Amino acid sequence: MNRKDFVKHSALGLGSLTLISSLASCEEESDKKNEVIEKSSKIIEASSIALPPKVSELFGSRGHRLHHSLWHGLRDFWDRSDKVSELAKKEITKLNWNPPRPALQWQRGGWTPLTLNGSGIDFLFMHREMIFEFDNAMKKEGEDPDIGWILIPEPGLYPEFEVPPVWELPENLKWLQRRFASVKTDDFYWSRIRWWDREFHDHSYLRTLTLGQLGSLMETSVHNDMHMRWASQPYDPVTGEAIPMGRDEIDIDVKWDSVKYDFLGETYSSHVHPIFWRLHKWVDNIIDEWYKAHETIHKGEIEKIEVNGITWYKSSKWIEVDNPWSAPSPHAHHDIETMEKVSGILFPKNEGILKDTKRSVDTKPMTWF
Ligand SMILES: [Cu+2]
Repeated sequence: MNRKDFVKHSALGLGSLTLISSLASCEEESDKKNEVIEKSSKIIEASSIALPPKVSELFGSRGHRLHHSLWHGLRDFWDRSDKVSELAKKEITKLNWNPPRPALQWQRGGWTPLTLNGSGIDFLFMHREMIFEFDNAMKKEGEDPDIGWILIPEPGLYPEFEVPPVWELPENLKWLQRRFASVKTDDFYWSRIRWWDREFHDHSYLRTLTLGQLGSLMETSVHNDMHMRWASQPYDPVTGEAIPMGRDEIDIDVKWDSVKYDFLGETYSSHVHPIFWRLHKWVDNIIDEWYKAHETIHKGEIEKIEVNGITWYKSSKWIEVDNPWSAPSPHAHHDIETMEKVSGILFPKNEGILKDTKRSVDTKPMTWF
């Protein structure tokens, strides 16, 4: 069973499970239900990359989902007056969730990374914190947490990392469909991904970069593209219906908290997917590589420190900021009520109050690449 079939079957299987359970009134249907349950559990067992259920449940919890989606959404949208009004910013600041460093700026007709403001440090640090929690959770389950990709897997070599097929996007996103299809090809791997893999391990390059530049450049290139390359068609976790764009960002109904909703293409769900940890550990390992690259040429210029129990780096000419942002406080990701409020302001259901312009279905969702 390859990855593609696994995802397809588990998503469909669960959709049908729900449907079947509400219908199962006769024996025939009950048999069918057992068959589906049996089939799903065999598929899950057969998947060599699935996470232990406890680990999926932890990261599929509402607190983790809200935290991850808000953290990304706030720093991506903060400088977009078409998305977040001044009033919304004020409301979010009152709740202490204002991001200190936005990640993107509008430039030359597109959204480009802010590589000089240290936002890349936030990207690397916040995910290192997540990895720290992931490692502990894996160890608690008696599993080896060291599952990161050493080299981004090349096409055809690992059945478990086969690239899932592209699916049909809505009519108004046909232009994005072409980019999406391209990212999933073998050609894209050989002409671009392998090159990134080499570049981000090349010490002569790494030693020219500050930590903020490194984080920002990786986030908006290889990292984003890996998310979409390995993304599978998302399904509604309750109805089993195919949803081409995944969850609507304004919808934080509890149904999306099901571990079955693990779409790699959006931040409410990506970290529930087993590939997320493989690709983020690849990114995280490059931080150590960057440190080594600097150490060999200008020894002692970068000092290691601890920030919230995480091995980190003291600010210097190579490290823009020493207060990496991952949340308003170490416990903020347990405060579901506040996060729900922030989410409601950032992605309001009723346009016009907090936003300057109407939500447009033509707008490319920010979480796609
Ligand atoms: Cu993330």
